Amino acid sequence: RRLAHRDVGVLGVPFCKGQPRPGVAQAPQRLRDYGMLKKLETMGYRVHDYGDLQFQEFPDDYPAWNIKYPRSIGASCKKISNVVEEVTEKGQVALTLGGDHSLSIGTVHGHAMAEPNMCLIWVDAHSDINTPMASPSGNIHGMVLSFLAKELQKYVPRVPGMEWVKPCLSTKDIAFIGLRDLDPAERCIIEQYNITCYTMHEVDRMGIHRVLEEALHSVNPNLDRPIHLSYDIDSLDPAVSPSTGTPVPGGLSIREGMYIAEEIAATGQLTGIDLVEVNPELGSKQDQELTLFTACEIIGACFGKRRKGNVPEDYVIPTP
Ligand code: NNH
Ligand code: MN
Ligand code: MN
Ligand code: MN
Repeated sequence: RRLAHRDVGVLGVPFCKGQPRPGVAQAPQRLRDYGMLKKLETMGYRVHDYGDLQFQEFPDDYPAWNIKYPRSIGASCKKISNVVEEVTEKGQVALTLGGDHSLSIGTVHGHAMAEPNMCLIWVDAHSDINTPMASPSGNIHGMVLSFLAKELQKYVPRVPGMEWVKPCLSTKDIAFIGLRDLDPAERCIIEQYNITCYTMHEVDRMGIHRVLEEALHSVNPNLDRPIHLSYDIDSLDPAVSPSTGTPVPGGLSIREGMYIAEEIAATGQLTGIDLVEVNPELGSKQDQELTLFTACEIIGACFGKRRKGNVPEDYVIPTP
């Protein structure tokens, strides 16, 4: 069934309240305009575009502890979760275009509701596993995994707007790749709960090939579990993705970024993808174009476009 996935369900999430920079909400439209979905159609996919999600306004969305916009984000993520669950149940690969990374509370939740055996690969410069009490910024895009991981609920208070979230993942179902900017609580949680984690240090030491081999082996040893890939564009080096809210030097090269996507696509198990934190209003025109280009290359690779080339199923070499 997995390998036959030829349908993609696309959801745009023009959402920015999980972090302080507004432009990230323009990314879904800019990615469409850049031709990301046309590219998938050219590759032979049937693309079902569910458009951009509409959000409810919460005029008095005061912080809870230091958590900013909990009600807006909570309500949005609940909607996102329902859409992703439905899309997944239809047998479509759910491709969610952010927006900031807080939307992944919804996408991972929805995917897990449809596919309870799912595992999660989180490609990011950051681990986004701060608990609400430990977060230095109060930005929900840095707390996503603390709401989702069962083992971490003792650190998470009842947050207004988030009451519907069912912790649906175990810390052992998560693998990180590309990290290089961690807060103390995040490092502490990763060590204490023994979360699979390949930071840029490991990428340098082991090479991207072994990182992928080991990461997949630890969360999906028989390659029989559905995979959710949450791809934060800031995992890549600012040299290839400058237009993002929190760029961190020393990131993945575009080759490493594509290798990750190619290897995960090749499992045939990739059923949910988030592309987040593209901010097409930051940087120069050239920075913005480059970031959109990089994002499209990564998504192409996630859907099976290989640098070694692809041969359509019914292809025959033309004869004279
Ligand atoms: N760790 C910081 C925080 O919690 C930064 C998170 N920023 C991200 N995450 N872009 O991917 O606020
Ligand atoms: Mn992130
Ligand atoms: Mn269901
Ligand atoms: Mn990040």
